[in-house]
Amino acid sequence: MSIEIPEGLTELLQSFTVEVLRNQPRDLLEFALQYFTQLKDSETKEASFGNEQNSAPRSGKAVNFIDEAMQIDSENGEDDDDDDDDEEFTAPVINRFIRRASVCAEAFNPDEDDEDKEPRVTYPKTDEQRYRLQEACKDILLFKNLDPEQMSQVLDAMFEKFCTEGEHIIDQDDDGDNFYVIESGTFNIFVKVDNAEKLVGCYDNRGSFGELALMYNTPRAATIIATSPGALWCLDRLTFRRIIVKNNAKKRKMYEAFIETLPLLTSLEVSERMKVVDVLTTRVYNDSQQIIAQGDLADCFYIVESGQVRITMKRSRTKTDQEEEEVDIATCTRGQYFGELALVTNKPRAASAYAVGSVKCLVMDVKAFERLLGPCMDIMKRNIANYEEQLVTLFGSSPEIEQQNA
Ligand code: 1OR
Ligand code: 1OR
Repeated sequence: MSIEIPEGLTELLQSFTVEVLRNQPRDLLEFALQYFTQLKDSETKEASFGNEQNSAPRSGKAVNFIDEAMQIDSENGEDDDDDDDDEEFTAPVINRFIRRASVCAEAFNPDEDDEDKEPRVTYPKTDEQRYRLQEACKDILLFKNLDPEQMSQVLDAMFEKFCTEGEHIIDQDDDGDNFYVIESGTFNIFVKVDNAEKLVGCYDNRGSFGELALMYNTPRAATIIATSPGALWCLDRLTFRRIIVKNNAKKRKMYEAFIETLPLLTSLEVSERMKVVDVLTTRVYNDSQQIIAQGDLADCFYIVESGQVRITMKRSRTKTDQEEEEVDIATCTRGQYFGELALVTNKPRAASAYAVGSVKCLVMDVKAFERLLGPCMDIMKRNIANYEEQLVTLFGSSPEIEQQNA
């Protein structure tokens, strides 16, 4: 009895193997999933152009697909992250780096993108896994603006990855495969400066990374290495783009005009201001609700979109008095920011903040703050110097608070 080898199988597997060897993916299964999904997509597209009778081996086509992306790379010469998201979707990866580390020449166009036709990625999870995943994701700002249906699609699509100490989760200049949410573990962030790896920060058992390459179709901007064993939740590139990037395009439209009016951001280029919008989320507070508590550790920064925010500070009633009273020291209204001090000084919150009436704030997490608001630091530092002057006027000198602000 002879076993018949289906037509095309050898070519299909050969081409897949070539791509694996070329790209050296860490997650073979994930790579295979993306590779074959893409192959199928390109076949479906061709069929819709009436080209399906073209009997070029299927396998060769995926390779062409990647080569096409490379060709566009060299034609374009450099990144253009200023592009509207819509344009980013249509252009296959535009990148000045020749080495492509993953199959990410997705050529889908949001106009053609009928969400119901998109294959949904679902990784089944136990109740225990789902609980852990929800806990890990609950403070991820990029997820905050999603509606419940989008959020549940994101959670379905996430899969767990355990890592070992010393493991490179991301290497700078690679293509982006996944977005990562930290469940546990510590990670160092390195950025190449003059060909040397410079440690620029770390993550400690919380937070997320790997969004930039997926949002802007750029090479990875940093290297992330585990400094302990850890657990990560991963979201594949396609789902990230289909849900998060699309949502961001709406957010850009909504906040463009407001962001342009903010004095703090005038030193940023327009494209940088749009990146600020991409990482912002909104939070709403009721009258008297506490937004910041003095003495807490800080992980985000706020811009008032509407309403009033009261800033207060604790001080002892008398020099010997143990009891403290809370004194109003400032008010922030639309367009003003607060919560920068602790991020700039790396100290606990120097004051508390409360909503007066209902308040809506734009919120940015600390890592995005450090990454994006560097050019605005001068303005913030000037204002911080003012706090110190006013501190003396209001309280006389207060070593405790001065120390915090130093
Ligand atoms: P990615 O997809 O580019 C690397 O892959 C990830 O590292 C990146 O997304 C961010 O999520 C994360 N500059 C660039 N990327 C950073 C930075 C960073 N920090 C974390 N990532 N800087 C450090 C700011 C604390 C600026 C360094 C000059
Ligand atoms: P944060 O991260 O320390 C509390 O969290 C925020 O209140 C702080 O950042 C500032 O954004 C904001 N001194 C200290 N923090 C102030 C002050 C302030 N005003 C607003 N914040 N002073 C008031 C100056 C009018 C001087 C102390 C009396």
